[in-house]
Amino acid sequence: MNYRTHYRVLVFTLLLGLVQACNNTPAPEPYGPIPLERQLLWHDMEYYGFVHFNMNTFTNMEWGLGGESPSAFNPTELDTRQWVKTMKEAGMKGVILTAKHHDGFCLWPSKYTEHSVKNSPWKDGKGDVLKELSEACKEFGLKMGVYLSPWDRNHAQYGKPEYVTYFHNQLRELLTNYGDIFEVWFDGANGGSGYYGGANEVRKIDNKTYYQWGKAIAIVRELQPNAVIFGDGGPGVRWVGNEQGWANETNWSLLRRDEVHPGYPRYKELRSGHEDGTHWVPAECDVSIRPGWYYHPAEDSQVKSLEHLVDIYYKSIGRNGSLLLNLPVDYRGIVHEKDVEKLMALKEQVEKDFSKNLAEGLAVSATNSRGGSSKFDANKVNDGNENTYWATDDDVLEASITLAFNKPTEVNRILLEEYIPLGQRVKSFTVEAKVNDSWTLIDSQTTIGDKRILRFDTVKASKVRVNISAKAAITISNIELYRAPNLLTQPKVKRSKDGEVTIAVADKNIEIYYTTDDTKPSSTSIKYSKPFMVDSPTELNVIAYNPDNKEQTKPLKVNLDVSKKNWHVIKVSSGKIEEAQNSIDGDKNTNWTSNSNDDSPKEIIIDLGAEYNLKGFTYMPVHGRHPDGIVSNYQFLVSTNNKNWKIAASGEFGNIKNNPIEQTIHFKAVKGRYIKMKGVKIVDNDSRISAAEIGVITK
Ligand code: FUL
Repeated sequence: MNYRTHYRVLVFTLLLGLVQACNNTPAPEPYGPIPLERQLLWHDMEYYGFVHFNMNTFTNMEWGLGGESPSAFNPTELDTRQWVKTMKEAGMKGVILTAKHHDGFCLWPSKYTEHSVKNSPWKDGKGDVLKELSEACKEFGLKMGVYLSPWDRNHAQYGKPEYVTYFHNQLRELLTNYGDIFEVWFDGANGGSGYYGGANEVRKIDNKTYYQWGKAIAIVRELQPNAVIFGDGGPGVRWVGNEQGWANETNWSLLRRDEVHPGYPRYKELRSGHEDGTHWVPAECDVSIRPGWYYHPAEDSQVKSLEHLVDIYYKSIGRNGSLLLNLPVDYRGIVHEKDVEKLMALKEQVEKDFSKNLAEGLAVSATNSRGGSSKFDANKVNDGNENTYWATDDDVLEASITLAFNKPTEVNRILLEEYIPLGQRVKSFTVEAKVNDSWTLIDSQTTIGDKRILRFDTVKASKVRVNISAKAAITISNIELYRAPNLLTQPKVKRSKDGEVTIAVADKNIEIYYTTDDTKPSSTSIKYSKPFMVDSPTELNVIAYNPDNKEQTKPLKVNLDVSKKNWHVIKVSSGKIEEAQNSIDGDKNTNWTSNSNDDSPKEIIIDLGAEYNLKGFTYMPVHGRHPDGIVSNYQFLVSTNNKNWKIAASGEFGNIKNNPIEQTIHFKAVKGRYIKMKGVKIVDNDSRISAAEIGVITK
């Protein structure tokens, strides 16, 4: 070996030693509770569908009583392929179906009860919705989960030990006959009253002990070892403590699990988990795309808006939770077209927001890397591999990581992921951006967990720095940066009682333009900057406009009539006159509802404060979860003196029960200062009359 060769061998050996030393740097020890394998699989699910479809779909209920006849279950176009295909296209990875809800009706032909599809007219009693769903899931590559309500208002022996055996037997059936199940959903509701085989009484049980949860869990473990169990306190996945689809910003995947039980009274804690939790029990955020879990035709006009769904996305998936979005399959047996439309809009928006990861390929540096090793260095956060991670030394609990752009770049989203197989460690962090050579604080936050996404105002940054403080060595597997486009949505127009018009859009970077002279609005029309007054009849035409790409919404036309400034409700059939003013306050979300069981004529009288040439009226019915007192047949009367009344119009609001949107009725012009609306017939023969908003047409 000559000198040169010797030198080469020496260098090679030294380098090899160095590489080995680096690769030998041990990974951090797990810290605190860590996820099980099945929980890690569940974390990958992230976004999946809930389907509430069962007896309630046909009885228009949310909680059936249990005495419903199986003959009511009769979907005409049941198509589980349509459900699953829709979900797949929407970006969902699984679906959980209400196999049995609180009313006890079973969507599969359980051999333990007659209260199931086998006694329904659907497919002559030969159908099995679970089977059809499992086949569709296989075809489209989605995972399947089951919702089995512990509470059963149909079962005669509910409350006795026999029912618990029945419940466990049904669980076995569901977990044996339909292939792999990724999640078993146990609801916490236990209302009490029910049909119970005809007893029609209230039955109370102890939620903690009655269902023999230990046995139920053992059945799941035996038959579906990869399935996670959802419940208020898990054990696999926890409820997030609200049904609106959001977690708190601080969200630990940890829980003092043994303290939490179904019906846990301090359920609001579930929104954050327990920092000192004893087990890994991550949060699942459940929410329906409509107000109700089940399909109600009256909610066809209340599918959540795109901006609401986007917000839910960021407040669930973006806050270390999963998103379980419910689609109330309708009585035809398919996902309603309005829901499909919104689902796809959400999918498109999410794709737009995360279309280009600006962190890809950037140079990354950190103030500390474990053992100085390349195995745990800063570049692991943008190497596209979720199994590698940047880690710090065990005694370095505070460190910064910096991503440097090649040139100043616009950014408004950051996505961070901890390497959770080793536990959840980060307790606080800040994000800074270097703008024009100085560092600006973008946000100051607490937990990260499996995934955290922050939205912030667009900055043109040359660098982005994250400063982290953790409870044990920091382990970050992924950092992504995005420049999401402005969110372009239909403007919302409101007008106060005084006549002040406010126009709002979801994203403050979107501009609003309008006209008041019946012309088509464009980006050269009047630019909306603050609320303005409209006193006399005006046709308002509005668009929202994205200055970044010059896209705009379709013009929205709003007919504004005389303002209600001097209006007063002066008489109502019953109820407080002050509350009745809600029907003329310009706010469609407040209402007046008369007293129940009131026999007096159902009417409301309004003084318009001045005489007008009246040509019609508008009636906005109440449209919340309990739309009581909606007028279906009306009489509209006009008077100049509040004594002699003239019927200006009478008739029926077509389909108002199922479609409670604003009604507009025109009539032959008549002069008057006082108006009276009478409810001649009320939806469902309710004893009340109600109105969210009443208006007149003078133009
Ligand atoms: C609740 C139930 O009572 C609702 O009906 C619905 O199933 C929802 C997802 O969980 O607690």
